[in-house]
Amino acid sequence: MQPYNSDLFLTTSEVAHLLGVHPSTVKRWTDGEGLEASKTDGGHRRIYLRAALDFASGRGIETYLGPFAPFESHVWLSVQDAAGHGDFRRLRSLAMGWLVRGYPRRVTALFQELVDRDDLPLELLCDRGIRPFMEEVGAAWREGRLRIGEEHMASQAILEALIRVSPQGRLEDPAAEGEVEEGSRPPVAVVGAVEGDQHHIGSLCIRLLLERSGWQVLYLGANTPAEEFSALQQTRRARLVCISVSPPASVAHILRAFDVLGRFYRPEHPYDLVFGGADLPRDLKLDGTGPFRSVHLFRSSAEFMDWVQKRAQEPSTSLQEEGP
Ligand code: B12
Repeated sequence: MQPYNSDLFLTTSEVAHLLGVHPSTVKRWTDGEGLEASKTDGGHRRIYLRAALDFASGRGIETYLGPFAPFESHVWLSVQDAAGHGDFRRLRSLAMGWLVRGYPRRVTALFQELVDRDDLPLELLCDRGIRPFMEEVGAAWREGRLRIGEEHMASQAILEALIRVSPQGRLEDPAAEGEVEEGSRPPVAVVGAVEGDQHHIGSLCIRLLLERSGWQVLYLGANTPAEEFSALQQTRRARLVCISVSPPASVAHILRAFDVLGRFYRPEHPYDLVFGGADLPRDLKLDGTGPFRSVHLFRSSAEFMDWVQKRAQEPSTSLQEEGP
């Protein structure tokens, strides 16, 4: 048996959550059914993570920690910190360690687990988990601690995690689209990165957030000409266009996209226009809202999702799909 780590003394409900059973089942298992536990002075059961995992494997119960062996305890602590306290430091150092040791699939699996959890808001994971992790990767590369190949592996690991969990498992059905009753079609958004910008992990975060909120997202990826956002918005009657902007793309890129989209705008197919990115210049001024229904600049996915939720509740501008 592996040595038990005293940091990893779990409560009955933590073990129940991990093994996917009711806490009363865990209590029963500790009462003479083979799950080792001790009691605190106050009489509460405490169970070592290792003991819970050994017990689970003896009963053929799978946990999300299984594929991470022999790092189960590191992963459990990272996930607890992230989901329980919004603290991603342990997660970053674990992922960085795997990256430099050449285990990018573990990095993907770890972020995939986090993206899938319902006790961790996805916007928090994107803004405070994924973005700072990638910043750290960028800094490590600049300082010569990571090779460029490792930086690329990190990007790929995160991209894969965000793509694998995309809920749009179903293919679009052109026949059904025409037949579905007005108002019951999901609202459509066009999402991608501004022309000249090769970064698109941020826009993938936005795609996933919108999909999880019931949107159908047409995803254009990196380096997309403004004309293409416009063309797709019109043919698919999109209600929202989201353009991600990362440095070195900057004000000139945003102004050009704003100008091109404005020129192609058709009032009979109205939409909201959003530019997003943590490094959007603070002094950026757009000339009013142009012809658009509204124009917004957001520096985080949390700010954006707040707005999306409020917007969906406005009756006059409901984000439901409009009729053709
Ligand atoms: C990975 C990476 C790359 C990868 C991108 C891979 C990919 N498929 O996306 C590659 C290798 C292609 C790359 C290329 C380059 N990169 Co680069 N890259 C990075 C790095 C390390 C991470 C970026 C990232 O993915 N972050 C994770 C995501 C989740 O964060 P995010 O994009 O900021 O998104 C968040 C918010 O901004 C916001 N958000 C983003 N989009 C949107 C959209 C909407 C609608 C909303 C609401 C919100 C929103 O929400 C997200 C969640 O919080 C950064 C480092 C850093 N400090 O950021 C450098 C960085 C951005 N790159 C940089 C540079 C210089 C380059 C290159 C010019 C390098 C070169 N010489 O070729 C090229 C640029 C090419 C181009 N024209 O775009 C610099 C930019 C510095 C500057 N001020 O100009 C940085 C800052 C690194 C540095 N410090 O030097 N890069």
